[in-house]
Amino acid sequence: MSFNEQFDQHGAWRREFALRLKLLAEWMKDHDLLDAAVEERLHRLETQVRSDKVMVAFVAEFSRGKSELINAIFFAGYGRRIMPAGAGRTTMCPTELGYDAEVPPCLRLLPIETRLKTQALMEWRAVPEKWARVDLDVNDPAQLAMALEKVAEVRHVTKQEATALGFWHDENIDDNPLVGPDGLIEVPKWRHALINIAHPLLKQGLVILDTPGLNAIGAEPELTVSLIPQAHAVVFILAADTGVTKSDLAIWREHLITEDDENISRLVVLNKIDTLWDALSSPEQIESQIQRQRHNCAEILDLAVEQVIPVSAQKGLVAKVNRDDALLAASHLPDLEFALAEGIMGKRQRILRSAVATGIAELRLEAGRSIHIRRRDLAEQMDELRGLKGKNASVIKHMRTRIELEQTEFDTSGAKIHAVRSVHLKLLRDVFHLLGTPTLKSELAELTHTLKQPGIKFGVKKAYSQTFDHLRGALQKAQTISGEIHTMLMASFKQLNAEFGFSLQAPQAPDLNRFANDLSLIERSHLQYLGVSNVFRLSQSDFSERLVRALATRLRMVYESALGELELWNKSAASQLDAQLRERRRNFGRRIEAIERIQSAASGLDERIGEINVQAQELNLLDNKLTDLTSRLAGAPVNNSANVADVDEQGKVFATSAA
Ligand SMILES: Nc1nc2c(ncn2[C@@H]2O[C@H](COP(=O)(O)OP(=O)(O)O)[C@@H](O)[C@H]2O)c(=O)[nH]1
Ligand SMILES: [Mg+2]
Repeated sequence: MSFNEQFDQHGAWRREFALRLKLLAEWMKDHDLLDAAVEERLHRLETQVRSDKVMVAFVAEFSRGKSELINAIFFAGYGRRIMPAGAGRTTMCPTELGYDAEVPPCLRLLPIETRLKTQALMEWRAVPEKWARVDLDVNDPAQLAMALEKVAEVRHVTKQEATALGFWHDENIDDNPLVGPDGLIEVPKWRHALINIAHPLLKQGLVILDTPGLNAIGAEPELTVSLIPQAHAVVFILAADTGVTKSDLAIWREHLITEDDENISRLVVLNKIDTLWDALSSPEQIESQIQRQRHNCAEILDLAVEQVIPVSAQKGLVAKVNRDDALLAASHLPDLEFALAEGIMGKRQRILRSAVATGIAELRLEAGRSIHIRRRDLAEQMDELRGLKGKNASVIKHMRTRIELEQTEFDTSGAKIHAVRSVHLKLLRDVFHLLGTPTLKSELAELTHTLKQPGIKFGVKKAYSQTFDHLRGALQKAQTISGEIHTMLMASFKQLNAEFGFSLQAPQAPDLNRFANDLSLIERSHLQYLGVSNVFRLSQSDFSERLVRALATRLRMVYESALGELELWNKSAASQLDAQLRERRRNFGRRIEAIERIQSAASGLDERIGEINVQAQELNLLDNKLTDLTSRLAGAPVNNSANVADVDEQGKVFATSAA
């Protein structure tokens, strides 16, 4: 199956899942099983599945054929080149292709001059008016391709300006761009481009990142610190006509070797094999030459030979556009698509499914609690009523008085719950403070300050690792306080259960280790910026400031996700209190009402007992249904067309049971 097909399937699975989830939510609402925590969890699951993005980054030196490969894999359906990839028309700035329904189809371009300011790319994203905008017509591939040529635009600036923009370094002559006869230097006109088009794959959450060469990667910390590490797959491209050059190797070593192999798929492509197709050689000779190149590349990059995939992007594109199967096979493009599909989509699906399964299990547990209390309340009523069998009016009256007394006693639980809540809130505030934006800000302000100290050169790494140690320390502390919260809740809940007949259960605190690991990954992805080769860059104070700003946006995301989990956990505890308080109060009401009816002889005892039996049975059905619905969701098969039909049927089942 090709990448495109597999991606389509993934999209269909997600839509199906979101639909089932919505129906589950409606069903739960109809049966009064939707407390604040359950609702929040449903909402998060839905967002998680709906907004799941898969990012594929193409990273390589100039002119290896990144843009051509993107055209061939994703855009051949337009019947022409969409990303500029002709001779002399190279992508000059990092370009992200994706789809956001809130924004009309357009190309947005961030001027290169924004490099002179300290804001990180993420911060610029939040101010769309600073970007130049070109509307795109997706139904007109020619207009589309022409508009996208803008990513190839350049400007000519003085050496001084080029230095300020990060494209010229007096210390590193070799890497500098060529100087024109007029003494001016060619630099990209744009810093970053965002392309928003309703292409079928992009609509389903695919994000493609096309990057220019080494120079641009080095000058934009956000690429290496944030965008490339967050990609689910990175395609590194070499060209058969150039082999592995020094700058290819620099990109590979500095930007693509990470320890986070679990979550990132890395594909190495040997492109332009058609340059070896030579009319005077036999097919065997050509093939053996390709294999020789392949071995060569694998050896230099320290990979197994199978990990290097030889293709011709250009012939692949031509073959797809002209529907030439023989040429397509010769281009080997389908092999690459297959590897991409297996490597990314398979992994992505597994990760998403396991995350979703955990969420569903929690949901089941929380909703199950409400059913449990209802069941217990019914049992209690049943006992009470059975005890009244054959008893006279005064015993019944006495029973009523007893229930009312119990109710009055129960009302004092309000004050106790309030006390638990305020302790809980206080501890929670400590956690939120630890991981809040102000804490992060002051930590990073300190780092920026340290980096600006004259003579810091050799202390840079230490300053970084100290900052990360502090940040991990804060997570550790948050974990400790969470442990205290859990202990406190366990004790308080136990007491409330004993005293007032609740069945509260303190949920387990989330494990924050995962976030500490994320921090460590970020730290490592940053280390390459701190090496000797970059000392000259770091010595420019605005560069280190930009580096820290880029770092900040990434770190904030980690802290925010940690906070999000903590919040959900606490919500689950708090909403149990609310829900059980409500159910218990309702239960008193029902018990008194039952006695009243018996007292006024409006209904017989047996009749009431019969009603309770029916309710208990209904409750069992409800519980079974909940198990059924949630386990279906958690185990929803990777779809095929048969399953899509199943959704409709499932929908009907939900609808009838809700009615
Ligand atoms: N012969 C040949 N040329 C290619 C192939 N892929 C790309 N090119 C050419 O190589 C040049 C650079 O391609 P481009 O996609 O712009 O490279 P990028 O800078 O990595 O995005 C262009 O002139 C392309 O036409 C290929 O498979 N075979
Ligand atoms: Mg390009």
